[in-house]
Amino acid sequence: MVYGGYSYLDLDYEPGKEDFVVLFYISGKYELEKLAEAVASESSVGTWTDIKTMNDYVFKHYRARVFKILKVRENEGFVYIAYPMEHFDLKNFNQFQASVLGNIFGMKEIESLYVLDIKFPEKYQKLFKGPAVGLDGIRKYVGTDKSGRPHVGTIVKPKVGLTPKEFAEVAYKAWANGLDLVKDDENLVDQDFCKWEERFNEVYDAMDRAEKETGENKIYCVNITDSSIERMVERVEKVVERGHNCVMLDVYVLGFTALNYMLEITRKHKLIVHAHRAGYAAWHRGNYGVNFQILEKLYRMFGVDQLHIGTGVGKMEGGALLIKRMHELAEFMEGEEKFYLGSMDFSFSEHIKPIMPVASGGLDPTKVDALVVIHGNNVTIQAGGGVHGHPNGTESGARALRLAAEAVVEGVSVKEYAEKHEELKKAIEKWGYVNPEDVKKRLEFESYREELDRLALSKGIEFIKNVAWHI
Ligand code: RUB
Repeated sequence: MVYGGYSYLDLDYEPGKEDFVVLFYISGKYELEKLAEAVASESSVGTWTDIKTMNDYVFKHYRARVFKILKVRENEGFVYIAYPMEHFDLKNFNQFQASVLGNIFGMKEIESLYVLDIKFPEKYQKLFKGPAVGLDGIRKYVGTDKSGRPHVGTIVKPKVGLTPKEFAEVAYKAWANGLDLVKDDENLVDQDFCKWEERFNEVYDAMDRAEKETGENKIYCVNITDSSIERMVERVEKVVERGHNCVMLDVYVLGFTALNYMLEITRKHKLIVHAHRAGYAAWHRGNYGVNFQILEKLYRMFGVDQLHIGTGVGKMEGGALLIKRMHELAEFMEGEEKFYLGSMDFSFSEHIKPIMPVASGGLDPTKVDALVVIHGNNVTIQAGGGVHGHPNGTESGARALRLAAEAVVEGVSVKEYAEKHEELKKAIEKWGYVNPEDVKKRLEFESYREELDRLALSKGIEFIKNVAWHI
């Protein structure tokens, strides 16, 4: 097969330690081999026709190689492509993005193109610094390194609209009643009704008070995301001046250049960077796009400290199996291939520390037992509606969420704990109870790997996205 005068198929090729391996799902107007070559060509050295300027050296050293094809139909299936390290400007991730995640999405002959996973070579990972604080650092700061209880937090609601004083009052109630963390929502930064600096100062005073009263260290994820780097840097300086140690960034909307710049600054101050992923789903859902797990690997390599990864039981997309995979990518150094989820094995370079996974979106205390089945105890459980929507208000909602986390470390179910704790009882009356046994059953599907792989191969991405990701 030939595309634009050259063949990019190399089915005997075995990727080396220095290759980037990318797993695509492709469908289109021609046989899959041709489509795969089109993708390999356009994302590396080629174009639609043969060119007089191509030479053997360029083709040999810089081209991408299609080394494995798993057909689902004649014109559709899984394609593995290896890219040589020499192809890339290694200090510059935008160049990688423009190559591997660039023009190919717009090619006429392609009808769907989804990037399921990417393996980043160890040597490449060494060029990144990874998190400054990471999972262990956050636990040490909060003082849960010994108990290992899940962290609990809230997003102040309504998302936007409260004045700085009103906001700080809600935050105070949440911290004083047991929560470790309070955060701004993704869409609150510096609106007229809640100016950033005023809010930060009010909330910081509230945090001081709550810390004194409870004797616990608290975290405020103050959203500093801005289209002006200058403003973001000023905010970091203010956070540092007040002796605070955390900022929040909407990492997807910020893009990698601004994120990288900000992480260089936050790293100097050893700040915890809380990464909200608002917007990622525009890339991750549908027939064209990039799987969130690729962003997750990159955010960890770039160096955020805690990252929203989904819940498996809440309001945002993703079932138990998928979110367990996302959790593994945050907490572990290595993990296995899960083809039925569209994932390859992964392995982080030693210096890329684990990050704190954040489960958030549609949660409340009655889902904590189920969440722990998916995530284990190393997780920050955040509830907005599930705290401020408690029948007795924020204070009781915060107490109920903290009690649920305490129940986990005591090895008692939230349902049982509720018999002795009124706040939990009320929460269950309002929201019911998500039975962890149901989640365990969903995770048991993992033991049917061969069958799941077979289904992924015969039904293609439809099975992965519409079934496996929702189990
Ligand atoms: C939480 C909320 C967050 C989601 C985003 O509010 O809306 O922005 O966490 O989703 P609530 P994700 O607790 O009231 O649902 O964390 O998956 O990116």
